[in-house]
Amino acid sequence: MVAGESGLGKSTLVNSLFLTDLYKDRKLLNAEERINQTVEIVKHTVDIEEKGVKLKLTIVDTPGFGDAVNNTECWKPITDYIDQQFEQYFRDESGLNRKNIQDNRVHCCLYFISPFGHGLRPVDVEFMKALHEKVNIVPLIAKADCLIPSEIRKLKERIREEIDKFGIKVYQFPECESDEDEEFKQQDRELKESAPFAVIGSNTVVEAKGQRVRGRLYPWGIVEVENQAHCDFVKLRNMLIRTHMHDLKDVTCDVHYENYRAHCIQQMTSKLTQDNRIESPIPILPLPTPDTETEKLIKMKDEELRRMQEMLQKMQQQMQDQ
Ligand SMILES: Nc1nc2c(ncn2[C@@H]2O[C@H](COP(=O)(O)OP(=O)(O)OP(=O)(O)O)[C@@H](O)[C@H]2O)c(=O)[nH]1
Ligand SMILES: [Mg+2]
Repeated sequence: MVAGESGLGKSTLVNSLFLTDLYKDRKLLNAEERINQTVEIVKHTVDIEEKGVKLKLTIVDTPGFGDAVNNTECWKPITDYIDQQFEQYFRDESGLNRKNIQDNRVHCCLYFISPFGHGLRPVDVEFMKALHEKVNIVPLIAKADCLIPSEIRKLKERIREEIDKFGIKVYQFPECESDEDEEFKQQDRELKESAPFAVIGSNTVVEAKGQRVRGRLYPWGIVEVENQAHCDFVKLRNMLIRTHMHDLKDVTCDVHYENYRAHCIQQMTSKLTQDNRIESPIPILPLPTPDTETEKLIKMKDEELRRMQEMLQKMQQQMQDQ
């Protein structure tokens, strides 16, 4: 998922990331203008192949905030979306067809930070805090071609300090295994030092030194999206689809989804207790009296409650075991 202020290049970057034109069906005049402002949450599925392994990747593009006069709770549609995916998974997991669950949970949220400010703005802090218990946040410095290397270094440092200062929990790259080879360890160190990644996006292919590359052509030169000396785009892409995809999914399952599930179970339990129906583990059904419609309904409700209670107990047991 991508999120952040409007116009920071979210839609352009996801296009660049997976080398597909997600918005190709739109009828627009020329390539540069192909991407319009995103006005609603849009989900795209792309098939990618990584080292011979076929992957179905879902990209969730979200409308940027900051266009409205009042940006209070501008993260609400996004947190709601993430919760809805958890809810769907929770339902599927508790249902009968557990083997064929389609996992639409959001495993990573790329959060775009403006290159024009002096670090995080209050809205960035609030936005990330609203999301950090629900999803792995990977902060990015957008439109990095607007900054020179020393400015990028300074901004990265500042953002890292502020993330710490405000207690924002961004995605933590796992420790590298000690038995990994030296080259891998070096790459891992570089990856961690580069965060928050400074990225550049482009929908156009330009010619640089006789080669056609994804880039941006300015009157004074070309910035290449996939040139590691120009930005951290390649690091980000490798991290997402090669080195850290499994860990992102694991953290989503083990931390964010478990939080959601525990919260749900707690709510269901307190609702049931409030309804005063579960003093004993299995509700005592009233003795069958004349078989009226009401009696039937009560019986059905009690049966439903009993099933829910069994499910709850099973889940609580599972959580304790974990
Ligand atoms: N300089 C520069 N411009 C960029 C970059 N990425 C995108 N742009 C331009 O910024 C403008 C906005 O890009 P979008 O990708 O539509 O931005 P967005 O974040 O999706 O915007 P919303 O949909 O409104 O949230 C377009 O004119 C892009 O060509 C970049 O890395 N550097
Ligand atoms: Mg957009």
